[in-house]
Amino acid sequence: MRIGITCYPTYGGSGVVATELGIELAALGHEIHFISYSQPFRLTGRDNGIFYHEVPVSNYPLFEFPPYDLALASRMAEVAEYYALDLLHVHYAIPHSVSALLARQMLAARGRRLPFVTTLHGTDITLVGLDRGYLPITRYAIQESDGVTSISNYLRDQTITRFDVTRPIETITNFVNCDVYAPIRDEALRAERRLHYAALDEPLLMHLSNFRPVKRVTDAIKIFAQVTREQPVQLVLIGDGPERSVAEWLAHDLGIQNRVHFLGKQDRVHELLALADLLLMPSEMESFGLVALEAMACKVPSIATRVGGVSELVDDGETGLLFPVGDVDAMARAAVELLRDRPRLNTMRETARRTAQKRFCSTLVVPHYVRFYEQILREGATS
Ligand code: GMT
Repeated sequence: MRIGITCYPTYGGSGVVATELGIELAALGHEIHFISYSQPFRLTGRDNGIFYHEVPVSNYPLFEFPPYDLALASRMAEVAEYYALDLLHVHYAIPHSVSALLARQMLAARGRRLPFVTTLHGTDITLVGLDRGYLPITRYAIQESDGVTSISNYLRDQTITRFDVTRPIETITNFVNCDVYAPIRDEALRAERRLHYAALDEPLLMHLSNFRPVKRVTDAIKIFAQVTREQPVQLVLIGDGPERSVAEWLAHDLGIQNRVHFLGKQDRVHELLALADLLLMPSEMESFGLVALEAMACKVPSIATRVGGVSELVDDGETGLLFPVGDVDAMARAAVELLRDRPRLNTMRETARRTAQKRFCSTLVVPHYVRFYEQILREGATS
């Protein structure tokens, strides 16, 4: 198939999923065309069968708000016609599904069919889509999509009830490439790499996010501060965003800044995750919690919040421990106990990796997308 993929190219889970999906599909022999305002950050090379089309956005002075969604629709239609795309797959409903809807209409006027699939990721439904200004058009574009998928049952149910959507929504969970996200088998190499952040006998905690308020990065710092009172331990934070300086100052004010390593945005997160003993994901909301899955594949259990779709991924007590949002004390206590109970931690590490492989490996989930595309193309051919 020839597939156009649109996503937010910046640091964030939906862009990661879209990019990894494109890479996996290309590896299966499909032709993938990314269409966005800049190159998705995880798309570092140009594998066979992968193309990137930039969407130029005019800065004409009259435009106080440059109409990106229109420029995107135009580019989608052009790329689809020029490269004979079979379908578009847009990640994050706003504004991508609306642009795809326009592109589909533009091609229909030229006698060509261009179905589109919308994948819902989270705040496009739970926050942005419920803003009165965006709700009617988001609901319309979801309803009019040729196919809609959701990354968890939680998000699917939210979309149906909160948006009053009547069309079917297929849950296709997020996935991870279990060969790339994997533990470092060579213990000596792992130990050597860990030494950049922690002494040999010091546990290493990790947090990875886009540092938006919804991630509650400051809770990660507070949890860590309590753990340091019990034992020597180090914290690595990967990512950047609006809460970074707040988190830095908090670490400074709590007197733990020499144990807290802010690495900023990183390309090779799989190599870092594999160094951790525990992941901290104290988010206010996660429709899935992709980073917890990436950590699981690297044999790293999570201390996380029981929100949204997280419990569809993390089995409480088996592959991580789940707590109410903001219960910093309980999360810190659990981390201390788990770090002291090495046999239990090791069992959880093994179970985490096995679960990622058995339920969320790209080799299982990507074919689900392929079947879904085929179904959409078949339905269109017979209608
Ligand atoms: O909705 C967002 O916060 C943005 C989005 C992103 O691009 O990071 O995150 C959502 O999609 C991820 C990938 O599918 C999920 O792992 C996140 O849980 C989800 N975030 C929320 O629901 C808050």
